[in-house]
Amino acid sequence: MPNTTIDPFAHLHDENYHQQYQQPLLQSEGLICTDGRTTRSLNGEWFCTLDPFDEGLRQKWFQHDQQAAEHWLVPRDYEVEAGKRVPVPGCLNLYDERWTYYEGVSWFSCDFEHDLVAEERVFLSIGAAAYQARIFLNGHFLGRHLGASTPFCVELSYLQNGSNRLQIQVDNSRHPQHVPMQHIDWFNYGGLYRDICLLTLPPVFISDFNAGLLPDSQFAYLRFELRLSEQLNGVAQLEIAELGLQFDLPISQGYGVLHVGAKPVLWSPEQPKLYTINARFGTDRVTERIGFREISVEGENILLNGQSIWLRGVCVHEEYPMLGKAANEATIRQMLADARALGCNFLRLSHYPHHELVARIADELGILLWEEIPVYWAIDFSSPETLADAENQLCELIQRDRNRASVIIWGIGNENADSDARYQFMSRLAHAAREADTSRLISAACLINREKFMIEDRLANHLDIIGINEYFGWYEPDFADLTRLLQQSSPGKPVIISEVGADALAGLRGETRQLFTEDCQADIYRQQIKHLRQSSYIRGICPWVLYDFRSERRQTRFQQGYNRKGLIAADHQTRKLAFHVLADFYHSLDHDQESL
Ligand code: GCB
Repeated sequence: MPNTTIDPFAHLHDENYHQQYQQPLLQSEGLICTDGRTTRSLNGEWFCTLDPFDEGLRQKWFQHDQQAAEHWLVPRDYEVEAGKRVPVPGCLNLYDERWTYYEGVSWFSCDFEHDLVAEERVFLSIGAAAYQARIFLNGHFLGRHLGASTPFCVELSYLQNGSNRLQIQVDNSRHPQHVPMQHIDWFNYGGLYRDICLLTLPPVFISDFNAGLLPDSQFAYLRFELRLSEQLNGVAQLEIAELGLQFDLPISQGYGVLHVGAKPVLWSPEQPKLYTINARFGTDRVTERIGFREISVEGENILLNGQSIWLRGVCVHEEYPMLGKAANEATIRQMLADARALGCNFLRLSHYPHHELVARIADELGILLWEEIPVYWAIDFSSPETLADAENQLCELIQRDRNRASVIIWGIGNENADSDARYQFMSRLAHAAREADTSRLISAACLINREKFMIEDRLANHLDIIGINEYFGWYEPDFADLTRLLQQSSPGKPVIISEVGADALAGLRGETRQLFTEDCQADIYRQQIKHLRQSSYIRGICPWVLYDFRSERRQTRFQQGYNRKGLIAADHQTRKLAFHVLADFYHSLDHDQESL
């Protein structure tokens, strides 16, 4: 432990106490692929202490030695073991009823044993920490991460032989400069809600590996890309046994890319074929299961492997009964099964990156995905720090999931009002996504151009697909306006209705014009379907939303803290009438895709 003989009163007058804990920022460049590696899980019971006044950084709580209270020489305001024992991963707000609405700093602490081995490097990998996290090991600050839903890694430089203390300061405060900012329509869960593990690696290791079908190669070439942790020259070995492929990938300055002729079975919803790929460099090895497919647009069409596809989708938040955002394999499989029962071949994972298992399981099942970052509503488009944060979240998401065939769209924003600052900001994001990944489409959920009453957004120049959120029948009751909108628009690109829907309290029945009844919601779905199937440029719909979800903005007697636009209630069991309306429509399309 560092020396703790410090002026006991200095912190009272230090308003710049956080300055020395801003850098290094842990970002996408530091992410390490975990595929096929042996990891050591740090999931389990941790101690958690709330710190609403942000005292921990001021007082350097992380520098306390581990003396029992009877041996303290000076009084303390923090004691790891006085914290609450909590399961990690988990949502902070669900650990204790008194913490339900907590937004602020909390300290998580975990002790673990380690046997140091010469020539081994050990990294900490964190699936997600909402929203800001600072990592401390054995009293040393290692780095800070921003963004509530993307993974990050940090090398454990001060690791000791024997016992180690890992402390993470997590802050889920909402903030005008964050991505998202303070105004959101979902519950602000905090904490360490995804897996945490240790990765033990050789001095030089494979930090990133990507394989896919080379776009525009007539499905005849695969593209492989590999990055090392150090800027070395050398040769990596790759193998796809099932395709009889075994070859060297030359590495120059730590990076290599190669195109190789091959004829794999193409991945599709009907045949979600995955291949096992091994990549080796020196003693390091990664193994991935990857599907090969091409997604593209042609005029107003979306093409999967060269065939036109209509996206029968639904949006979904990451929230599960009793668990909040702390999803696990069982909850994810159930969510995908519910989407399947609805007849979906597509999901929009709104409004932030979901658990990485969603895309892995969707790869297996053959479900297409739109993944997005929370550039939501009125974020601070004029702030360079906000842009840097958004861009980093996007790059972290792309790096995490770009080996997933199921992911076909990167969403770069949702319902952002048109302004020059927004245009600059979001075109920069579109550019960053294209630089990082040429094998997916870029979209955003846009607003209708109300002046012209058309589907038109100047950001469309930078998008492959225009997403449109429209709530005719609900926020805008007159369906004649939807007819007018569709007739007046000729977007020249495929359009996905990225949101459409209405609230209904499960079990509440009434007239079709009685708001919040299941009958009203179902009727709005019927009418929407009738209108939307008339436009040839609409190449898919993603109604809002699969399940009711918590949202503190919603406080009427029907809502009581929930957005009730779910097709299934918040119990994730009760299907509303509209579920069956949409399911009937989607199942009818199974037989007649091109009628739209
Ligand atoms: C929207 C937002 C979504 C909201 C939804 C609603 O347009 O994109 O986050 O939850 O409307 O229910 O109003």
